[in-house]
Amino acid sequence: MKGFEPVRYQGLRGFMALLEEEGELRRVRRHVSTRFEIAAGIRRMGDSGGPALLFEDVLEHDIPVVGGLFSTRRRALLAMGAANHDEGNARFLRGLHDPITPVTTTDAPCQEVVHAGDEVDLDRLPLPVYSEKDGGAYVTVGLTISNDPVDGRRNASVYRQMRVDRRRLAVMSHVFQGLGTQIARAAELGVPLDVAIANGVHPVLLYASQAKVPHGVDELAIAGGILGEPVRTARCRTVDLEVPADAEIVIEGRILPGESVLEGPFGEFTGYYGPAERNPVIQVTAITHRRDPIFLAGLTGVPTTDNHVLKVFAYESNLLQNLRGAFPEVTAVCFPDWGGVQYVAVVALKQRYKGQARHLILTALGDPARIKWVVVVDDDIDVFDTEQVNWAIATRSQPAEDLVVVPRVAGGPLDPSAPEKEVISVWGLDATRPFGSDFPEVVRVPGADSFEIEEPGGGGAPATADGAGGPGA
Ligand SMILES: Cc1cc2nc3c(=O)[nH]c(=O)nc-3n(C[C@H](O)[C@H](O)[C@H](O)COP(=O)(O)O)c2cc1C
Ligand SMILES: [Mn+2]
Repeated sequence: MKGFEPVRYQGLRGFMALLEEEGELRRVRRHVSTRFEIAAGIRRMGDSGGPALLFEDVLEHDIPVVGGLFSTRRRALLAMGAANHDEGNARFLRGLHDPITPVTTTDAPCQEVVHAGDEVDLDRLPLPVYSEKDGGAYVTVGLTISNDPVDGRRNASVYRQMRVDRRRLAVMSHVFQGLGTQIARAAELGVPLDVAIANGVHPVLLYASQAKVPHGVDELAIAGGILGEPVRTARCRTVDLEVPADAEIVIEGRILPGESVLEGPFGEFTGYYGPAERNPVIQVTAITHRRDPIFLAGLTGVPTTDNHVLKVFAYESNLLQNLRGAFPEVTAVCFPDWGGVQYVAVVALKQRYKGQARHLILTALGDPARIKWVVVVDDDIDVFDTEQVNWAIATRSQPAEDLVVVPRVAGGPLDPSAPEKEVISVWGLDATRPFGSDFPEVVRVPGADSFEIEEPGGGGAPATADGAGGPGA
């Protein structure tokens, strides 16, 4: 099996330092408000190809906020320590196949400061309000940890929490998710469910948390497998759980059976608002943090946001693995950002026999990922390049022959166009050249790949204005 270089940075801070070195993180020194302004900064940078932002001075708060750390695929590769998506996926699959159990430590930076009982005050945390119609201020990238009330097994994934008051949060977990299942089981048994929300964890833990694994599989062990070393955990102070010791901030609390409150609306990954609904309440029992914590914000909304990019390795490596069993000729898979990293998959195939692409479409449409539209292209197309994919669709497909439509299939959550909740129609498009028949050759300009403006080693003046030196230089 292929060996890996270790991920070359330590935790959230190490990742921030790496991004800063790469020109992918900038500091905002003026005052910003938690109400829309932090989200506006992340949105604006995301839309214009700008950097992640560290808001050093948040109005009415002592704690700085960092956001947009995950909003591009380049940053995703940096986070995984991977040179390309192939390597990122291979690393992710190693985490799934060779998980490493976390180890407990008593040396926990996330507990340098402890506020328990009467000292709990969520308003000391700079929780942002993101989108215009959101129901409140949110924790959006908290690694939410809980143990199953029946079998005791840990779940660690990301579910949003809305501030209700100084001591309470509302949490949204779809019923089929790990946390949703545990909440239902605890309610049935009539027992409280302990939860801990770890904010500002090592980025690999967040990527690992998006793995589609059966209930009972510990996402922290998957993260360990990706990192090639165990995640260090610490015992919580007021609940019976362990959390990543290197987190910036941890919110400990308890969900009481049957208690609910109105949560939402919330600007969702679909690009549309999800409705306000009654959701479970977390009674906060403690807030612990580093001496100088940083709060991690993350945007969700119209693609592309942190929310979307955090899912790419989990979804793409999983589909690759599922398809390659039957179709070893699959060379690459992409869940494009514009499909919300959920509804659309593009698959590259080195065709070997007639009808293979259509067979692949049927297999992909039946995948548990609940893909709505699958496009199959030849292996000369870069699945990550929207323009190339669209060119293939435009020039290599004939709708009368290459389109497969299946009505009334269980669909991904929150599809705003679903005629019935989570029941949708799905489609596949074979945009490969017809196998075994003549097809015109792709036009190519010799030397275009290696052409350079400057002579190699020529030392002449740069031919562009970029090298002209900034103001005052
Ligand atoms: C930034 C972000 C926010 C998310 N928010 C939610 C959420 O509020 N509710 C939810 O059910 N899933 C949410 N998800 C998706 C879950 O984290 C994801 O489906 C995960 O795989 C679920 O793991 P589980 O199978 O252990 O429940 C979010 C994902 C990301 C990246
Ligand atoms: Mn899980």
